Formats: sequence, structure tokens, C-alpha cells
Amino acid sequence: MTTSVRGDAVEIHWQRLRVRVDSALDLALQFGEGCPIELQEAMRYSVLGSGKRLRPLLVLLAAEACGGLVEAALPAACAVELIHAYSLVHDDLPAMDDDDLRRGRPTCHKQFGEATAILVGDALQARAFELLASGIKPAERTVRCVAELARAAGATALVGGQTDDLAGLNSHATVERLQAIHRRKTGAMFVVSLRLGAIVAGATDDQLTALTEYGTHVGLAFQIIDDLLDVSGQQDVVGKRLGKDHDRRKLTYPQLLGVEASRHRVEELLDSAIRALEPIGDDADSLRGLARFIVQRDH
Ligand code: GRG
Repeated sequence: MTTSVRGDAVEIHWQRLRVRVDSALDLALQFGEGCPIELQEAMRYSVLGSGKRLRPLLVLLAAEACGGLVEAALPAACAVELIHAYSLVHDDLPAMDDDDLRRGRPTCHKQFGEATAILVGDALQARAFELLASGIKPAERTVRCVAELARAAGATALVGGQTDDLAGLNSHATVERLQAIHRRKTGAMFVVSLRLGAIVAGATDDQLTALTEYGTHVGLAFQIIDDLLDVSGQQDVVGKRLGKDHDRRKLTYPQLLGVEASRHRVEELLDSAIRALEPIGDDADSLRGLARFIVQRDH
């Protein structure tokens, strides 16, 4: 009983945070003169509406865990979601993963055309950094946030991981190589979300280290679940085409380890993630709950 009341309270808290993120994103995507109507519409289409908002939640919960205010961390929460949304729009393009369904509706390029989808990604990325530059205070924290997000979104992390993923692993596949891709392609955005929340809140080095470790484990667990959902999820619930990894002969955890061993690995990563939060104590309870939610998700 106590657990479920507490669980409900946590869910209500997340729900409220999501509402705040959504209205901040809505505001951030209203451009004045100079922005062509179709570009604005396509940017809003790609960001607003559904989407679990996991990365913004990580920002806000990390800020709270380190004693910071949600209001101060909102620009960072929006910035990470804009980078994430851009990466999805570009990943769906014919030159990349070539998908026609995302978040339960046609992908950006199917709806607005390829050229617009490329420009949507470009403009979302620029807007993300604009939000950090104008919304994070004081200046010393602004600079750290901009530098950390640029690195996580750049050639050695998100883009580098995507590049290696597109190149494929083929015969040289090992779990270590697969993990090295996912640490950059998926994990870096999880880790930077937590770090931005912590930086905005003025976290100590110990708190930053704990959150970084937690994010590394949760990011990998999230990716394994993503691979498992591609094998056994329900398309109408997941909101994107499933079975594509298999069709494209993409290397995945279930393929390398098998389904059971992959699930076991997720449980190990969850334990490690929760243990990593020990230095933060009870203030990190929401993050513990979020890690459990991430590994139990069905979409
Ligand atoms: C184009 C530079 C560039 C990178 C693309 C996002 C990405 C990298 C690839 C998407 C392919 C994929 C399935 C990656 C697995 C992890 C992932 C990012 C899943 C989608 O994230 P969710 O589940 O999505 O948080 P929502 O829609 O809820 O925001």
C-alpha cells in the first residue's frame, strides 16, 4: 500500500514535470518574423505531441536531486529534447534508417519532404544552444552546459556513434564494440542530460560522478530494451516500425547475447545504476524510480 501510494506520487510528479517541459517546448518553438511557416510547423510537428520526454526528466530530476530548482533547469531540459528530436528526424531520413513511422505518425520527411526534414534538424540543433545560452545562469554554468551538450551531440559521441552504427559491425562484432557504439549513440545523451541538470543546480563533483555513472548504466539498459522491443514489442504501442534491426541485419544485443541473457544484462545494469546513486541518498529516489520505469517500458 505504502509503496503504491509512493509510486503514484512519483508518477504524478513526473507528469507535472512533463507538462512543464511541454509548455516550455511549445514556447521555445514559436518563432517570430523570419521563420517560414512550414519550417515552424515541421519543427513543432517533430517535437511536440507524443514522446516520453525521458531526457528532460533526467535533467529535471538530477537538478532536484542536487538541490536545484526545476525552473532554472527547464532551458537545459528543452535543449536536450531538441537535440534528441533533431537526431530522430535525421535518423529517419532515407539516407540513414529510412523510416516512415515515428511516435505513431508519419516521420518528418514523409510529412514535409526531405529538404524540410534536414532543415528541421539543423534549426532544432541551433535552437537548443540558443536556449542554453540565453536561459542558463550564471555565465560560468552556461558555458559548461554549452560545452558539455556540444560534446555529447558531436563527432565523438552522438554523431560518431551514429556513423559507426550506420557502417555496421558485421563479422567483427563483439559486445564491447556494440557497447562502444551505444555508449555514444544513445548513452551520451542520457549522461549529458543528468550532468546538465546537476551543473545548473551547482552540484558537487561527487554528485556529478554519481549521476554520470548512473546515466551510463541506464543508457545501456535503455538501448538493450530498445533492441528487445524491436524483436518482441507491439508496433501500435511502440509507435515505430518493428523488426527493422533484423531486416537490415543490424547487430543487436538479443542477436549477440540471446533474449534471456539480454534481459539479465538489463537487470544487472539496473542494479548498478541504483547503486551508483548511493552518494546522493534519498534525494535521488525519483531517479531510482525512473531507472525502473525505463527498463520496464513497453514503448
Ligand atoms: C542522426 C546524429 C544522428 C543520430 C541518430 C536517435 C538516433 C541517433 C538513432 C535512433 C535510432 C534508435 C532506435 C536509437 C535507440 C535509442 C533511441 C534514441 C530511441 C528513441 O528514444 P525514445 O524512446 O524516443 O526516448 P521518444 O520518442 O520517446 O522521445
